[in-house]
Order: sequence, then structure tokens, then C-alpha cells
Amino acid sequence: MRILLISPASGHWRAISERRWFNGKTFRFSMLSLLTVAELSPPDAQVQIIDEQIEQIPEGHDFDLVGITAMTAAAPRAYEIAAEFRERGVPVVMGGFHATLNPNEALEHVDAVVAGSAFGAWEKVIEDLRGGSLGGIYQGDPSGDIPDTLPRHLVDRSDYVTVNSTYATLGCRNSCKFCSIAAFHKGERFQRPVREVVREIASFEERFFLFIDDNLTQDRDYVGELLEGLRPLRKKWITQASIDVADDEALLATMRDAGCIGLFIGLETFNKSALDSQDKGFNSPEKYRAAIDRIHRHGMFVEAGIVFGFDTDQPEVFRNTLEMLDRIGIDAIQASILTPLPGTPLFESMKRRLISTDWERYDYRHAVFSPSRMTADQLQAGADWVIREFYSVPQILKRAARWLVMPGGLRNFLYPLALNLAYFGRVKSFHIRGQDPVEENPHEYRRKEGTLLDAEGAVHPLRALSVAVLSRRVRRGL
Ligand code: B12
Ligand code: SF4
Repeated sequence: MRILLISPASGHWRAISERRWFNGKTFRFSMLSLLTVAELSPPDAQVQIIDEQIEQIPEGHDFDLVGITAMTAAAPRAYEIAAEFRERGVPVVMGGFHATLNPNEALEHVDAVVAGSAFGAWEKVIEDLRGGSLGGIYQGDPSGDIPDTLPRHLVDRSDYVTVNSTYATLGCRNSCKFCSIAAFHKGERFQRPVREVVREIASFEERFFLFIDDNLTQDRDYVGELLEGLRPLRKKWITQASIDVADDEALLATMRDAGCIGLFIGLETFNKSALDSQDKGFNSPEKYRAAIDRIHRHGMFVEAGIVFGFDTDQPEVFRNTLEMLDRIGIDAIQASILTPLPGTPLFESMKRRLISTDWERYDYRHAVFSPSRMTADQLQAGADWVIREFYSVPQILKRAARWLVMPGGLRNFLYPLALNLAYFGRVKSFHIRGQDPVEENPHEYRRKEGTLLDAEGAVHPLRALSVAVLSRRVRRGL
């Protein structure tokens, strides 16, 4: 049996991988989803994995089955690929986040959907394919026995920053409204036996690896045991955690000793009511600075997840956020536009405000709904501007100077530097520009801030005119 497994990619994502520099390699790490499906395939099957970001889908080969994984942004491309194979009579099965959260839509394009984990489901898919009854939705068992090692030789390691990514846990017990993880795992969390995780990591040849866990530190007893097991391996690794990790100095010290050099933390916003509106009220912006300081003192860098477009966000949010990020000493950001991904509670509440249902635009980089207190264009421009400003050369140099003097900074300097350069490259290769909406029309926003208001709250026409003229001059360089 010949099985082709595909991770689809379209547009820019495909185009940039051919470049010599800034080709997105830093953001490519091994393809756990398809490697797991490959591992679960029958031993006599010939399995080929194609990552469309870097490879072409083979033509003219006879495959018995095609499996496609897709996040929402890749779903349209997945459907195109499915149509081509089905035309040639090859059955197509789709799994992953988009198909799991939108199985009926996916079933309009493919023969069968694997919802949730592949465990238990993929084996049944193969059985039904052989028996001629393939079709419908196959529900996976999330507590399936995760394989100890994966057939990583099926991907070309030179195309990835590392093929050594793994997980100890999947899912998260919180239920933030915008989050696909919460929707996909239905608020549950699965933990692999520590012994197995440690054994797998010990088998990695390189020193650096990556945990893709959504919230590794959520269960303190479990993570304590895991860190104990990792310490003797003397590896270096990064992971995702929620900000409350910083409340526990002892945990931070144990993480450092076990080789953790960086954390991705979803700070999301500096606005408490925005966090509350998304059921993420457990983040406290007033504590961010102290928390980041503590993490830094333990020699770990912080990449912050930042989101723009909450109903409380006004055009000033972009410059204010940039200032706060600088003030609290964040080392890198992944700045996103709030995206109501289909299948999440946020999507349900935003259905009437959507300005696009082209899933390809649901990549955190496009404004796909009408925001409350600014226009979609302003949201787009402001978010782009933040990315460009944060990753401007002077800002990167300023942060680099700080890394050199922070504890452990010299030893692990390459990690934040590579991350910052990769984002800098993304700004260049994706031509990210944007504009601060306040700068675009200072008169309007200063008025909102109240600086132009007289005692009764009305704008004095002469003052408004003089500010407008002055700001235009400032923009033109006087
Ligand atoms: C690694 C990763 C990436 C890698 C992708 C590498 C790759 N192709 O593997 C990179 C960095 C490129 C990436 C990019 C993006 N990502 Co991403 N990514 C992840 C991450 C952290 C881990 C994925 C993983 O390996 N999981 C472990 C595997 C084992 O689990 P799994 O994927 O669920 O697979 C299991 C089942 O779903 C099922 N399955 C999955 N596919 C298939 C296919 C078949 C045929 C079958 C039978 C079964 C099956 O079987 C697997 C084993 O049980 C997830 C978060 C997460 N924890 O999953 C986010 C995540 C998938 N990403 C997400 C997003 C939004 C993005 C971006 C849009 C934005 C961003 N954050 O940068 C871009 C999209 C780029 C684009 N336009 O295509 C969202 C997806 C939400 C959604 N509904 O689409 C997630 C869930 C993060 C989040 N917190 O919301 N990502
Ligand atoms: S804490 Fe993070 S992973 Fe957990 S539900 Fe919220 S956003 Fe998702």
C-alpha cells in the first residue's frame, strides 16, 4: 500500500522557502502530526511525507491513499489538493485542527475525516479502505499510546530548524474563547508518561529541541517530575507556558537547570477587560513586568504572544503596546490579529461581523472582521506597523545589548538573536509595512485622548486646525 501524507501550503508560504536568506526555516520544525500518522500506518505500507512549504506534490505516482493535515489557513489549499487526487480516483482523508473543528465542511471535499487524535482512527481508516467502506468521520482516541519514537527520517532535516520537536502534554485546562486548543481538546489535557518522554528526548542527536506543548507547566507535580528526568540530559529547549509560571521561583530555577532557555507566553494584551472578555482573566497585565524580570533572572528569554483587535482596542493600542513591550523587556513577539477561527466560541460570537470567510486569510495576519473601535484597515495597518517597528534594526540591537548582560544571556544569546532575525526576515520577505493609525490622523486621535478637548468636552476649532497643520509638517519633516 502506498500512502502519501501532505502538509499543504500556499502563496507566500511556498514562495519564500526557495530564497537563500530569510526563507522561513527558523519557523519550520518537524512535522509531528504527519510523522505520528506515518508511525501508525501498517508496517508494510510505503509512506511518503510532503511538506508543501518546501516540496512539490509528486505527480504521476499511484497512491492508494492520501492523508492531508491542515490548520484553518491551509484548508482551502488542502481542498484543492484533495480535488486533484479524487479526480484521479485516489481516496483522500483529512485530519488536524480545521477538519476536527469543521468536519462537515471538510467532508464536502474529502472522503473521510479523522476528528481529533489519529490514534485508533487511522488504523480504522486503513481497515475500511481495505474493506471498501471508507467514508465519514473517524473519531480518534486522545489517550492513545503515543509512539516512543517517530520516523523522523521521512522528513529532510536540512529543511527544518530542528526535527527534534516533541510533546509531553497536549491540550490545556483553560478555555480562552479565541483558542483552538481549548476547542480541539475540549478543555482536556493529556500527559505522556515521563519515562517515555525522557527516553525519546535522550534519543535526539542534537542538543537543542523544542516542546510544542500548549501549556507545559500547567500541572506542577507532572512538570516537576519531567524536569528531574531532563536535567541529566543537558539539553537546551524551549516551550510554551502561561504567565503564572513566573509566580513560582523554585519552578523557574528547576526549568533553568533542566535546560529551558526560552518561553513562549501568551500575554495577548495589556488591557485587563479585553482579557476578561476572552475568559483569559487569569493574566494580570499589572504583574507582567515583575513576571518577565523573574523569568529573565533565571536565564530564560520570553517571546510574547500579542493580539490586536479586541473590542476594547482603540487606534492608540498599537503605540501603547509597543511602549509596554519595551518597558517590560520582552525579547521577541508574535503579534497577531484577533482571528475568530471557525469552531471556537469567538467565531460563534463574531459571525455577523465577519468581512471575509476566505479561510486562507485566517492566518493571524489579516483582519477578517469589523473591529468595534477602529476600522478593519486600521487594525491591519496598526498590527503590521507594530511588527515592523518591533523588528526594526535599532530595536533588535537595543534588545541584543540587554541579552548580553542578563543572566545566562551570553551563553544562550544565539536563540533570541536567531528568533529576532527570523522575524526581521519575515518583515522583509512578506513586505510588512503598516502604519500607526494615530500617526495617520493625529488630529482625530488626540481628540479622543482628550488633549484637544476644552472644559466642556468640545474641540476648539483653532486648536484643532493648528495641531493638524503642525502634525502634517512634522510628518513632512517641517
Ligand atoms: C508546529 C506548529 C506549527 C508549524 C507547522 C509545522 C507542521 N506542519 O507540523 C508552523 C510554525 C509552520 C505553524 C504555523 C502556523 N500555525 Co501552527 N501550530 C503548531 C503547533 C504548535 C504544533 C502542531 C503539532 O505538531 N502538534 C502535535 C501533533 C501530534 O498534534 P496534531 O497536530 O493535533 O495532530 C494529531 C491530530 O490532529 C491528528 N491529525 C493531524 N493531522 C492529521 C492528518 C491526517 C491525515 C490524520 C489521519 C490525522 C491527523 O493526528 C495527529 C496525531 O494524533 C500547534 C499547536 C498544537 N499544540 O498542536 C499550532 C497550531 C496548529 N497552529 C496554529 C496557527 C493558527 C498557525 C498559523 C496560522 C499562525 C501562527 N501561529 O504562526 C501558522 C499557519 C501557517 C500557514 N499559513 O499555513 C493554530 C491552528 C488553529 C487553527 N484552527 O487553524 C494552532 C493550534 C496553535 C494555536 N494555539 O491556536 N504552526
Ligand atoms: S491558556 Fe493558552 S493554550 Fe490554554 S486555552 Fe488559553 S490561549 Fe489556549
